[in-house]
Parts: sequence; structure tokens; C-alpha cells
Amino acid sequence: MNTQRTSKQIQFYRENGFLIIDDFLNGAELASWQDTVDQAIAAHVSRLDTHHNQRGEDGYYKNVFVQCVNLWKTSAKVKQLILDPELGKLAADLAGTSGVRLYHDHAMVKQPWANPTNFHVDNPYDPFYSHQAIMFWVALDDTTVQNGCLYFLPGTHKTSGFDIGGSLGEVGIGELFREYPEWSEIEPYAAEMKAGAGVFISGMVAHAAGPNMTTHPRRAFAMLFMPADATFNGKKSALPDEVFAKLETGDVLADDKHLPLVFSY
Ligand SMILES: O=C(O)CCC(=O)C(=O)O
Ligand SMILES: [Fe+2]
Repeated sequence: MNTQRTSKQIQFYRENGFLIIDDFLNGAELASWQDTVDQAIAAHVSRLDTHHNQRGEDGYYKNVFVQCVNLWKTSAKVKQLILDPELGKLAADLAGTSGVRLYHDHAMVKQPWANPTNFHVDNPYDPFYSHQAIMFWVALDDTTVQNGCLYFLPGTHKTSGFDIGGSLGEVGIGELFREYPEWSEIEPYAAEMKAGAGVFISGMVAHAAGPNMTTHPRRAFAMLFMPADATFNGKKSALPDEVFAKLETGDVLADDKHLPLVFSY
């Protein structure tokens, strides 16, 4: 795992709201991540099937990607991979915080013929509001404009607000531009990435992904980090019931069991 970064890369992240790390995993590490995530998804999906459509998502969204949340809780290998303090340090340095906790992980498999992921901003959906929320998204297959690579609107993290995130449902790729008309003039950056590359994504930057127009799945695995001083904004989002039940708005999100501290200075 290559977690060394230059000040130029940190500057790029601050300026654009994302940073691609081309050489994140070597060949052996990639094979291990692919196996681990495949196995964890297989176990997880069979459990999900028994609670069919439990989140009440509409048909369109269900065909955006197959999503599995918190694989780290059921796979010791995933846990070891994503609670690596070196990775946490990198996330903290890019975001400019003194420490990070894991909010959750999620695997996203865009199946053949999957719909695009509409333009959206992540943090407005989170249980805390922060300009320092940061996600790390790792390509487990080569991602291309053909199979659903990510797209970024560079610099939008500087003007986005906490109230509007766009919608992943049936509304259309550009729904977010109704709220931010000036963003429709920004040329998207198509982030084609080799398997094993990763991208840090600000929780405030607008991003999307294309449809999968190939016969093969496009696998990705992402982890969401929150600054160690993040406070609860009242939204449950992906917080476990047990954590949510104990929280009051304004509390620091510091549950060591469910939201582990990954790195702290
Ligand atoms: O992988 C994708 O298609 C979209 C990922 C994304 O937007 C996210 O994880 O926040
Ligand atoms: Fe997103």
C-alpha cells in the first residue's frame, strides 16, 4: 500500500476536491483486496436477499449498483485493510484534520447495464456536517468511460452547502444542477483508473459515475472517514441503531466499537 504523498498532491486535493493515487495497491495487494471483497460481498448479499428491498429503494436506484455496507464488521481481512493507520494518516493529512474515524465502508458493484450514478454531493447525507469528510474509493477493476468510471466537477467542494446533496434516484444525472446552475458549466473530469488505483474524494465535491455498458461487473470498494471531532447533526444515515439510539444532536461521534478511530496525531 503506497501511502506516501507530496505537498503538491495535498495542494491538488485542496484545490479540486479529489486526488487519484495511481499506484495505491501493487499486484499482490490488489489480488488480496479483490478476493477479500468478493468473499465478503458473497456472504453479505446472501444475507441481504433475505431482507429483500428492506431499504425501500426505487427500482432505478436498485439498478445503479449492488451496495454492501460495513464489510469490516464481518470480514477480519477487510477490517485489517481499512483500519490501517497509515491510510488514516493520509486521509487526515489531505482533509486537514488531527484524526479520523471510520464512518462506514461500502462495496459498490456496477453490474452490466447498470444505470449511471447521478451527480451528487456525499456529506449532506451523512450524520455529521463537515468540510473535512473524506472518502477513499478503490477501483477493483479497471474503470473506464465504458464501464462506469467516476466523474468529478473539480472545485465544487468550495461552493457546496450541507443542505443539498442531489438524488441517486430516478430523477436524472443532472438533477443537482437545478440547485447549483453554475456547476453545469464545469467540464467533468472523467476519472478512468486502473484496478488497484484509489481516489480520495471530498465529502463536499460533486461527483457521478457512468452506466456500465459492458458485459462485466465494475467493482469498487470505498471507506468513509470522518474527522475525529465531528458532531452528530440528527440524521441517522448509515449509523447503527445502537449508536443512533444514544446520540443527541451536537454530541461528538466517538463510538469506539462502531466508529473506530483509525488515526490520530
Ligand atoms: O461507485 C459509484 O458508482 C459511485 C460512488 C459514490 O458516489 C460514493 O461512494 O459516494
Ligand atoms: Fe458519492
